[in-house]
Amino acid sequence: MKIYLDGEFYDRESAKISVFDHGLLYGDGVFEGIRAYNGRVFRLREHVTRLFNSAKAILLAIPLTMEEIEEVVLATCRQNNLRDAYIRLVVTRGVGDLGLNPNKCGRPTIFCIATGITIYPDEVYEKGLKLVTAATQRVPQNSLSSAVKSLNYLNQILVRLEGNLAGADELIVLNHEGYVAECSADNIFVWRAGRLITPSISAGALGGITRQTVIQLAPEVGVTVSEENLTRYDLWTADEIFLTGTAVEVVPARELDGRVIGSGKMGPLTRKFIEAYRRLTRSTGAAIFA
Ligand code: PXG
Repeated sequence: MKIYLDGEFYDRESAKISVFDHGLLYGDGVFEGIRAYNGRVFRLREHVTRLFNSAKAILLAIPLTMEEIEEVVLATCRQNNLRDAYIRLVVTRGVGDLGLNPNKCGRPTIFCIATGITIYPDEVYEKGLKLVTAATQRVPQNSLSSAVKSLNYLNQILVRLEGNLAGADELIVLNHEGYVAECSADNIFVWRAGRLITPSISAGALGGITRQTVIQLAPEVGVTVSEENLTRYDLWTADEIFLTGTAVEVVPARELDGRVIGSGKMGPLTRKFIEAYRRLTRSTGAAIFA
């Protein structure tokens, strides 16, 4: 495995960063989780745009252009001869001293890892996920914005740990007003009374690339999506719920807080979105091998 780190490729064993890197000391940095399908990186420009927006929001100046970062991603896939990949792209504040003030950090650290993907078994999609509402709430918008894909994922990890304790596959995260924001690492869509609804970004969701893709696919599937506040009641009484994320793509939920969702099996609308999304991932994207 070859890992990109600050302009060079290293073996897995020698790709190392300093213990004084503020990405490690403080979670001070931003990242992307990206996938490649069939020799193309899916939605590369959108991921790199989100990375730059996340960096801008935390006053982190990425010392490469968007085109150069795109080339880092493509070159990392090429170096590893990957046509299908899970890609982790990270930019940290860089090496500083022990103080949390970033003014001693010289240059951001940039690294990119590309690995083969672990595909979820078909059963996960057919059966659907078991969800539970997390007690841990989303950090308010005027703290760290949920739109920033930062290295500070402790809030999401606390949520995920609640899932392990409860034996749930994913968790519903509420904002401080009690409205549904998203999940620990996925966005949510709710099909209820003939309408497809997803929480707005300002309700505390990440601007998911898969979420955006599903919104774009909606006309093809024959529905429109609205961004509205959702309560747990709206979810409990939904006809279908599906989650979206780069890793899981589009996946149905069968149960939330002990309430069976719809038929308890994958619904027809979810199936249409799964199929439409798969077609798109296999036919579009930035070519890895020229
Ligand atoms: N919400 C949050 C909080 C996320 O971290 C999504 C939604 C979905 O966004 P995309 O752009 O992927 O459609 C994410 C994505 C993993 C993993 O290994 C996934 C994410 C973050 C870290 C790890 O599955 N998140």
